[in-house]
Amino acid sequence: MDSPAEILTRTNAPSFVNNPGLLAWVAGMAQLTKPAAIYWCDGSDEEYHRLCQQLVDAGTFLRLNPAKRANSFLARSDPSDVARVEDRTFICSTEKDSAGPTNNWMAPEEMRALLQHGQPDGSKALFDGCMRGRTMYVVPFSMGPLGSHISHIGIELSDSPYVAVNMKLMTRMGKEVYAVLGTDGNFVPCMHTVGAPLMPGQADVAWPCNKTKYIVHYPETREIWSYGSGYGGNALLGKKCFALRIASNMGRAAAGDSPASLGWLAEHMLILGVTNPQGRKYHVAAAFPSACGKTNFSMLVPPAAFEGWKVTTIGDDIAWIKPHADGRLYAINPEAGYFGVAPGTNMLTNPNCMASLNSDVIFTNVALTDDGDVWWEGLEKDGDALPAHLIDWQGNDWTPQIARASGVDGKLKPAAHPNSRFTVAATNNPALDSAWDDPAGVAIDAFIFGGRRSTTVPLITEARNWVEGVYMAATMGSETTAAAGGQQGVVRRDPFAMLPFAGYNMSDYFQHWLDMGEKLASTGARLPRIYTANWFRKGADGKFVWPGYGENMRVLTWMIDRIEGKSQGTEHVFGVSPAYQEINWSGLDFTTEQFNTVTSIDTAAWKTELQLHADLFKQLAYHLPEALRQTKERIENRLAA
Ligand code: SAT
Ligand code: MN
Repeated sequence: MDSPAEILTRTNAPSFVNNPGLLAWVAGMAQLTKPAAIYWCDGSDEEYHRLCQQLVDAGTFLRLNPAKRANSFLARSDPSDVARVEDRTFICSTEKDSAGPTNNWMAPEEMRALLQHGQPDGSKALFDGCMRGRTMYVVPFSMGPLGSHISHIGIELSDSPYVAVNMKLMTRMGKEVYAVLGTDGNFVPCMHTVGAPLMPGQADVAWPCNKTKYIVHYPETREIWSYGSGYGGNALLGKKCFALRIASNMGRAAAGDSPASLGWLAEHMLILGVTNPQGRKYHVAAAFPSACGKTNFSMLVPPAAFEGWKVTTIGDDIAWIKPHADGRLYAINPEAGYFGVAPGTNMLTNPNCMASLNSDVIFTNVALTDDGDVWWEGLEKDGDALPAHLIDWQGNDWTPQIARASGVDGKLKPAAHPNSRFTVAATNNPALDSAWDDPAGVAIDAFIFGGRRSTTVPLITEARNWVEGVYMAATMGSETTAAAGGQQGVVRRDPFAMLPFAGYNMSDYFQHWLDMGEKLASTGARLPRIYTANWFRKGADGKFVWPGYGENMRVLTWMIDRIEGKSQGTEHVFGVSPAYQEINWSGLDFTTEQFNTVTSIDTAAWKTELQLHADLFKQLAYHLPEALRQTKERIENRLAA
């Protein structure tokens, strides 16, 4: 076997890498995974174009028609590797209770034996030789603006060039990171392999991956090890693994046990700015589960009746939120790009997103048109004919006839995978907020928590106070989507839309939120308001009643009216919701009956809902904050009254 020193020589690290800890780590990982070569990414545009062309030559990428979509590509994944794998995602803390009942857990030494060190019975570790025949890409990235005090650096080692080019769009990636890291700076080591070593002479496939998958986090040593998948959050380790699971640990650890320190929050939230015609600006951070419209909401175009109003995007998926000396909570988007769901995106639902996708995009698992462009379900306008012919996400011919014959439940077989995605740099977004890259972040005026619920949960509710807001967020339910493997459309509790992303015990996470509120309030600070939203209520005909998308502006402006003290609202068992006449209906036909359908509170349904909260609390019993139990009791009493 090569010694680390020999490997290091072979790695030929460029002169811009001058961190001995990093060099030793890369050498050690190369010794373990045994790649054929090591490539140090510099993050340049030239490198991006070169790697994209390499992916075209390898058959992973198909270059789209440049006349239709310049410098854009389509990748088709292996049909078994299409979404995050929550049942294969692990938090390996020393104590099982630190991971809590909502995370998969394995003891660190047991997991390290499996992945890294090999088993006592002599069986080989999964990472041992996992990169044979492949190049290991060294991908340096910053989550948050380069060099900012709130940013954190990660280095991803991956044998997937697809990952390297996606990381270029999704993060601040490149050699500048090494300058910030210096000779003794810290970074989060992110190990990634598709788990498909190539034997000499063995031909590669377009999307290498492994049936066995492990997405592993060691919160105490702040390491990520990902095996077997090349898709999205499983493989682009800056996103869910780092910016949520590891960062949530960092934010809480920063609070420590000192009453004076507040720590910070890493949240599954979009961040938007909304400016009224007088130029007054508010900032909203909103948490929704994956594939529930965060990208659409963050790029919202107000309806014509809202002349002079403007919505701008700071982020579409993740927020790092820190208290500031002025007592307010400031949010930054640690990412630099969007990895958004393609199906359903069109000129009506999200025109800013459509404009973002005109050039320089990587599409994954969408369909291909005969003229070399992309297509997905819901791209067409209502009444448009379906394309006569496509190549579907698996590379097969697709026609409406074929789709009808092979569909299930009378539905057409989709041409694009329901979790097909686009990767695009934030700078492509015409609605990008001027402060999106500001290391100071933006001061948050309101939080929204929302789920996908066809019944029970009203359109919008303002919590009466921070604790009740935390309660509503903690007990939120949502119907599952295609963003993760497993059954779709079933309601599950998804506290704070963080069920798959909280890197430590969910009860302690709730406590961190409660502590943050209490400590801030004790300094006399004005806390952001907390709202719960549900755009997805259905009528008797099974159709969505609320029009959603741009029309959500009507809800947003009601929230601002509340903040400005202009709307009284109507109080009910768990908060304050708008009266019909408090919403600006100009330009929209929405009857009081329809309004009642999306806002009504059915006592029987809420009694059942509270039972589900009780089940969740039973599951989370260890460390569950007493304040939440008491809040539940108060709501129950109000319901019974
Ligand atoms: O695949 S990702 O985790 O990046 C997308 C999502 O589930 O939000
Ligand atoms: Mn997400």
